[in-house]
Amino acid sequence: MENTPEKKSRVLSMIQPTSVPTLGNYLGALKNWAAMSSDNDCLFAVADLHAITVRQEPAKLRRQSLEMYALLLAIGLDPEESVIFVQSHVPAHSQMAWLLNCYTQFGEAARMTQFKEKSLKHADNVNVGLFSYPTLMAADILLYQTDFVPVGADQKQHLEIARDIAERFNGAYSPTFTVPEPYIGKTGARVMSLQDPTKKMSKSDPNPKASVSVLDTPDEIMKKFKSAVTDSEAVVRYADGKDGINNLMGIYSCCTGLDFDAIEKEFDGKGYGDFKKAVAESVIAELKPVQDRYNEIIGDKKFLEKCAAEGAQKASYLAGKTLNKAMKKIGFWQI
Ligand code: ATP
Ligand code: LTN
Repeated sequence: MENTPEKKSRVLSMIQPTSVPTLGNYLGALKNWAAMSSDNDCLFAVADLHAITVRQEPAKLRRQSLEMYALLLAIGLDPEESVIFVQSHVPAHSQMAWLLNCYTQFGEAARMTQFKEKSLKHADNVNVGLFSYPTLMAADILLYQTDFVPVGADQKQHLEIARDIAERFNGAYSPTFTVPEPYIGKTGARVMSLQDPTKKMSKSDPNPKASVSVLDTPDEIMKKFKSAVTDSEAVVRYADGKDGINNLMGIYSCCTGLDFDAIEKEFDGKGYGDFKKAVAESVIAELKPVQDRYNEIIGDKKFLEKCAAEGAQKASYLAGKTLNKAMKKIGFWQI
């Protein structure tokens, strides 16, 4: 009897081209994408439509979108194995987002913490796109019948609203969308700022010492970890109130695979100076292959354009099927 291969799970995630990704983006999201890519049926994309919810300089947005696309290849994603594309190259995302806006309540969108935080931060530009950010994200996910969405912990609320929208639509008509599950790693889900470890590390933090970018040089990485905020106990252990050390232990654990007990043993009797140096070295080693591959491909614009065009074509085919199905259910006149 012939073996029927098990159906692979569909995995999708995206990242905004707002700046070079931080170590937080890498450990919280990108590293998991690469790890999941060989065993699942994956799509990964540059979320450029989401990026314009905050004002962007045109030339910079264009350059950063290309750079982010190159970085996705540099972290080990293979365009032969996964569909890797840019959101605005697939018009179905904008079309589906409009449909889903009409199946989302004002009150639900108004509860999103990211909307509240970004409205405070960009008080001069609280646009409707910022408000409907989660319906575009739901469109990204639901268009591909996604089972799992690997993201950092800060995106959990957006995943919940995507699930609610899917269930509401399925309930109003008949099963149309797969209801997605978030995939949040145990360690690295929330990497904190090196200068204020009570705040998440963010690529838009104005203090350059607060975050490590995946393209920082070994020297810059070492300097940033050496000046990381810790505490005065001088013991490497994971405990409440030791936010700085807990954060460094989380980073070290992600880069070395060691658990917290093993890390405490390794640094028993040693000071924070030794620990910080070891954390920086583990990060430098972790990022080196990514940086090498990035430097190899970033100058080859033709290759990157060809990959992005192929990715867009494959994504459009899949997205078109779901968009069509949803439009039929709603009752649009199809010709
Ligand atoms: P910005 O600072 O521009 O708002 P961001 O750094 O939050 O951006 P996004 O593009 O919004 O980055 O997120 C990309 C991915 O990285 C998401 O899956 C998000 O959950 C994850 N992520 C972002 N910051 C962190 C962090 N500090 N720790 C772990 N994961 C993170
Ligand atoms: N909002 C996400 C980026 C994003 C995304 C998605 C993540 C846009 N569309 C779809 C997962 C699935 C963020 O990380 N800020």
